[in-house]
Amino acid sequence: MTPLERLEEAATAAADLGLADHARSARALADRIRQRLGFTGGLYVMALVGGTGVGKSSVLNALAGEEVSPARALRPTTEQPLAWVASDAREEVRPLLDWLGVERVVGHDRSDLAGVAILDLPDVDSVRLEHRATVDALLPRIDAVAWVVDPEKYDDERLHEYLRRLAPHSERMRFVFNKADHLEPQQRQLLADDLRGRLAADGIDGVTIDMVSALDGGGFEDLRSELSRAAEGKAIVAAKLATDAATEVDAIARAAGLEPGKPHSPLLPTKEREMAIAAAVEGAMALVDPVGVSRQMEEAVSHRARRQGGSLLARILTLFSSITGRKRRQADPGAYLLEWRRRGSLGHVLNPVRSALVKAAGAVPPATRPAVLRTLGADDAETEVTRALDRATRQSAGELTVPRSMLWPVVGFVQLLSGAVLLFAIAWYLLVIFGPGQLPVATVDVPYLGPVPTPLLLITGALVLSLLLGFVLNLHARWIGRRAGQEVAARVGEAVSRSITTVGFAGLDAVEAARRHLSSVAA
Ligand SMILES: Nc1nc2c(ncn2[C@@H]2O[C@H](COP(=O)(O)OP(=O)(O)O)[C@@H](O)[C@H]2O)c(=O)[nH]1
Ligand SMILES: [Mg+2]
Repeated sequence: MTPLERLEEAATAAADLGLADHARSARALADRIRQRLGFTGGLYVMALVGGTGVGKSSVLNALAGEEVSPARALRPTTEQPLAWVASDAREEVRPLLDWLGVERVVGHDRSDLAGVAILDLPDVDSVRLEHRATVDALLPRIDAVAWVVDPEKYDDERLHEYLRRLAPHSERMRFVFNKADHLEPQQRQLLADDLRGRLAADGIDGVTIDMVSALDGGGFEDLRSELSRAAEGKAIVAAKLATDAATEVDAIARAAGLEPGKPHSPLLPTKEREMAIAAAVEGAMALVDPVGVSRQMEEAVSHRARRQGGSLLARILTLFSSITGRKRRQADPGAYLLEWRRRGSLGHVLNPVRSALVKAAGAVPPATRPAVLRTLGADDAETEVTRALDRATRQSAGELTVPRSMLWPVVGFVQLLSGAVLLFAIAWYLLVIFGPGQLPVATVDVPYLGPVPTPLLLITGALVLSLLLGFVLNLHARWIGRRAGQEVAARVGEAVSRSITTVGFAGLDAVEAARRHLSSVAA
């Protein structure tokens, strides 16, 4: 990572941590670096641009003192973009070259131009502006653009039209007047002055113009030493800015409670964080009360079973419990869930969260503590936690279904039949007792008991059957109810603990992630 990239990453981390001032000053420094340095590394990167055939490749070859880039008399040529870089600086320019789509890199060991990288980009041309890397796009990313011109094309109107547009960037431009071998010595001065005049008319003043001949090598000593001086100057500025950037990154790291150079440690040790979560979840469980929800579910199942499969008496009692609101109070898990707030104060949830966050913020310097505390979410923990529990309970309540069974209506039907038999037998008795005259009562011979009146047998049978069915129904309903209750309790418990962990400690997680990133950036 380059110092500038580190600085930008640190600025993002500072913003994530809520350290707005630090983020702002880091971004300002990054902007300044980008403005001061074209290529943000230490190398001085210059591109040769100009119309085809002016001699860009020849100029590069003459500078290098060897054939680097093929020069061609015949046009058009399909030339490949190329970079000429000191062998040990290849990696530094790699991202720039990738961006430009330059695949050919020629390394060199010239000590006088070790700090210089030269790009021969045949596509970058004042005429063929449709190409990807136009000079406008290139200018902010490199240190200099050397316009190569020749005696024929230096006053080309299209070139000057383009130059007028680029005039605001003239401090990053230089001119290489090539093919000086075509000119007499006095002519050279004349044409150089003419070019200077035309540039001044374009709004470009004070640029360097080098008269050279790539053919005989004239003028290259001067050009080389100028480039090498420019590279030295650039390296000094770049080093100073890199130091500034590193200082800024360190300052941000310190503001986040990190010791630059030391291994990263979290604001809140994992153990304490887990304990705080456990305490907060426990507090939330006391309010939401999954066990109570489970009990209500069990009751609700029981209620439904009685309504569908109970005896006449049981049905009347069920109806009664609905009317008096007893059912609502004791057998409505959904309503019970939604009333969680009535069961106590939020303190048991919020206190562990808040004290964990305050403790975490204690690990950063006092100056940045309030900002970090805010990012940790301490200010709106109450609203957030309330909202999260509301959401969790509402969702759990929405998902609730009181189970039913096919068995219950069948039992209910048999219960009704046995109720009818019972009523019939009672009516029989009443008729026998209060009816007119002496009515004969049929009897059934029962072993050991002898003849037993049929109505009595019916009454007994109906009652025994009804009790038996009621017992079985209750057993079945309890079994289903308990299972449903346990499931609900588990689901609610899960939802509550998830929402407390994510909401109560989301700020802490975000802050820790930003600090981890910052620590790797500052390392
Ligand atoms: N007389 C003369 N010819 C040159 C000079 N520089 C380049 N040339 C010729 O100009 C033509 C185009 O050169 P080249 O470097 O391929 O131009 P590019 O298209 O800008 O890369 C070639 O035939 C070169 O030999 C120079 O200084 N003097
Ligand atoms: Mg070329």
